[in-house]
Amino acid sequence: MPKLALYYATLSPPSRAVMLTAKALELDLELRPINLIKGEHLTPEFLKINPQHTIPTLIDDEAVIIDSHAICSYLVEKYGKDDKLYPKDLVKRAQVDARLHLDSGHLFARLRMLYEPILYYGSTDCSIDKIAYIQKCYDILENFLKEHTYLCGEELTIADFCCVATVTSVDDVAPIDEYKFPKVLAWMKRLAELPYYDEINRTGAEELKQIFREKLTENRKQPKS
Ligand SMILES: N[C@@H](CCC(=O)N[C@@H](CS)C(=O)NCC(=O)O)C(=O)O
Repeated sequence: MPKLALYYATLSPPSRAVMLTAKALELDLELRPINLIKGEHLTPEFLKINPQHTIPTLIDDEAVIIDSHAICSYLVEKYGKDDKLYPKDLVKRAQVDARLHLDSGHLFARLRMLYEPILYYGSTDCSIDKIAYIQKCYDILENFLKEHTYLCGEELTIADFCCVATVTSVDDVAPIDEYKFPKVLAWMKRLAELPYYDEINRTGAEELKQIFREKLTENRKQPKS
């Protein structure tokens, strides 16, 4: 099997989604850490590999694959023993793709809108609007989970990995109401039972939430200019 290398950070939700997928597929990844705070994603060497300067970035022999959602589907398609995590059936696949876009365009995008200014630019804007905007996504997830065990039905798919990596990275600042969103909480608990979950997702998600809280406190102490 060719060597797969992943540029990643444990703090990064999309990196963790790829690592959950790789674990589920029993793939070995050569892990290449990137420190975003130090700007390692903006070096000329990394920009040559990924002009979009994002992690995760996968190297598979000569190929460079960017974007966690694209990487997860690529890994299942190329290395999966079966298609359960990313079904070949076109209708089922479209459902998984739709949830991947939900993560990309809504969930993760809203997390990033809240986190990035505070983590990187000294902002103190942790407004109720930004938080409520994230919580609106929980409503969508709750509806998808109403009748189902996982986001796309009764089988675990890469959509669950991508969405759970994001939700667990933001669920303290944007809490999940147990009365409004019981299915979302039950789904998170189900995913947390995966044998590789703690190592791959829990630690990084907790670390990110803690760094966010610390940064927000630090930024609030800065004199206003
Ligand atoms: N849609 C992308 C988003 C990746 C992303 O935004 N990653 C963040 C870290 S969590 C990053 O690399 N930020 C640095 C930058 O965008 O310059 C994916 O799913 O891979």
